[in-house]
Amino acid sequence: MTKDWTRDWPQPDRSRDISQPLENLSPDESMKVRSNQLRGTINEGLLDAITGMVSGDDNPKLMKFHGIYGQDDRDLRDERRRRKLEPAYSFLIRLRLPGGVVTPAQWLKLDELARLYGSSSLRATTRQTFQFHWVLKNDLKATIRGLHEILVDTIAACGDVVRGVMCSVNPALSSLHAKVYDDARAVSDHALPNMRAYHEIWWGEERVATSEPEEPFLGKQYLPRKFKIGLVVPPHNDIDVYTQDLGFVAIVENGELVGYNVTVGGGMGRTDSAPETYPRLGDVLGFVPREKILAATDAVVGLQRDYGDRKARAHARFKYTVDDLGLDFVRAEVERRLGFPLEAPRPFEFVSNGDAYGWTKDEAGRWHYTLFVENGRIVNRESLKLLDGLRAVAEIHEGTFRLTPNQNVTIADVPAKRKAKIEAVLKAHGLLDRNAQSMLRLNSMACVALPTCGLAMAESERYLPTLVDKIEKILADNSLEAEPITIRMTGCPNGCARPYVAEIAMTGRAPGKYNLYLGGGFHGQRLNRMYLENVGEEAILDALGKIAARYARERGPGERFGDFTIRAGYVREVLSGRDFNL
Ligand code: SRM
Ligand code: SF4
Repeated sequence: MTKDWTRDWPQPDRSRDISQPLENLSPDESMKVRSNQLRGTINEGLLDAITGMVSGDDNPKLMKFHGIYGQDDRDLRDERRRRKLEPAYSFLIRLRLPGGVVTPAQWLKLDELARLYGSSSLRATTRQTFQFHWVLKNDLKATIRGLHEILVDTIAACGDVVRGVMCSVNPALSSLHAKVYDDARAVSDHALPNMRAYHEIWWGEERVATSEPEEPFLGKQYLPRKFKIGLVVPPHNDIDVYTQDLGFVAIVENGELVGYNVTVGGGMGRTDSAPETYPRLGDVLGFVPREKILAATDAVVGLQRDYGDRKARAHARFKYTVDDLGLDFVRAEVERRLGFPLEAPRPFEFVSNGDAYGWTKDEAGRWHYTLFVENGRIVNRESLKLLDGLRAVAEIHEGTFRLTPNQNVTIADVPAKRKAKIEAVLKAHGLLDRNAQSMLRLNSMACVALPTCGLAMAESERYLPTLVDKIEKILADNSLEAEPITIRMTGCPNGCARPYVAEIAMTGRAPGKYNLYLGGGFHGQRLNRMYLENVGEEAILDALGKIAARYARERGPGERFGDFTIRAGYVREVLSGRDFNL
């Protein structure tokens, strides 16, 4: 007899759902509803010549759904305040690039747009896309139309929707990568909200008036909060699948991609002053065959749409929905929506969450070169003209570029006969020795933070490189320079560089002050725990110096730094997100 999957399970607790009167919900819920399906008065705000920001109270928030954030240069904030000037406003534009794949022609256009409108900076993010920073209001439309010319948009790169979909970069297994990448694109296209507002405002298309929700699956209130999806190909957990709201772990049997293990409820963001907020690692829910990946996406995203907390935004991420409802209920509800039971998870193994640098050859004989890009910033500096160098590669490259989940760039799909030419260009621009870094630096990541991020409490991208110089010395003094230790820094506890899974992490508290975390799992399988609170560089280096000396002396064969800090008693193992702040 076929089981009726709708019958035995508790009825949904709809106490927080969107059918409630809007006045009971968070202000952002009413904002979405009154936004006229994300149009607001953005067009009018763009025309307002009085300010460099887009005027209209709701507009800066609404523009996030369009992939655009209003910011101001925080290095100039105090001085401009003293001079009674408005802040030095500019905009961040985040591209939608599922799986981080860019053609050489697209690269050349992105380079051109960055030079024209984005202060000659391209910023590779921790989710495999590019951001332009410092774009002025009057250049927004030109930038977005320039992207449109190369068939790139910024829809849903931010906002309460499914964000950029991540996908493993695994050149050594390229045919498999290609299949998983196809699935990542399919998930991204499928989950992309219908958004006429974007077409009208940025591309100048004609308004088609309708009172019906343009986005039938999400309705006019969209999701309660951002929602992140990633697909990973073991054994490299480069996308940190356990930090995704919804993750798909590729299962390969007899050389075939048969389907995915589904993970739910990962997330990093927390607030220091709110112990009820915590990072959480996703749980493996079950297995779905490959052809069910879109149905599984709908089931999980639909569950968050219906059950996610729309009253308290700080509690609105899917990880809290999963903890509140319990995994058994979530599984049952996903199965009910799918109309069939999930299979038991299939075995898989991860070995690292970093990138494989340098040249690798795939099964079809093509070559791929992964280049270290410190903290994702592609600019021309006195010491290194990275923007120029990669432009020169794009001019002769016939394959693709892939942005990695660790802020690096892979020059991919190079035919054997072109390899020497690419290498010569890299050499001519001083890029060939970029990968000759310590293992610590190669495994480091920092979020943007100052001066553009409005939420930063301390430096990150601009500071981690010099801190790594000092930690490298400590490691060298202890003959540990060959140890691949993951180190991540963020300018605030929101966790944009996924710090809470790093072996060493620092999150900003105040200028020059950080929380120091230890004990994350080397392949992203375990959260770390706070070791020191609100300390400066001296205390961080002192602590790491002592721990490194003991690690060098006492570590077991193959024992990772993060594992050692737990075994040696520096921090207690974190068993679940709820345990993180205890
Ligand atoms: Fe993030 C907000 C930058 C990946 C968690 N993030 C921001 C904003 C937009 C600040 C803001 O809201 O005003 C930052 C813009 C800074 C700037 O000037 O560029 C920002 N986040 C970034 C990027 C660019 C960091 C980087 O150095 O690469 C990453 C862009 C990814 C992308 O391409 O889409 C970025 N952010 C992440 C990640 C990592 C990930 O997704 O793999 C996380 C942790 C995972 C998660 O979501 O739980 C992350 N960002 C946040 C949060 C905390 C969310 C929460 O649940 O509490 C915020 C704040 C918020 O949403 O309220 C935030
Ligand atoms: Fe900004 Fe904080 Fe994200 Fe860093 S972690 S980019 S400081 S929001």
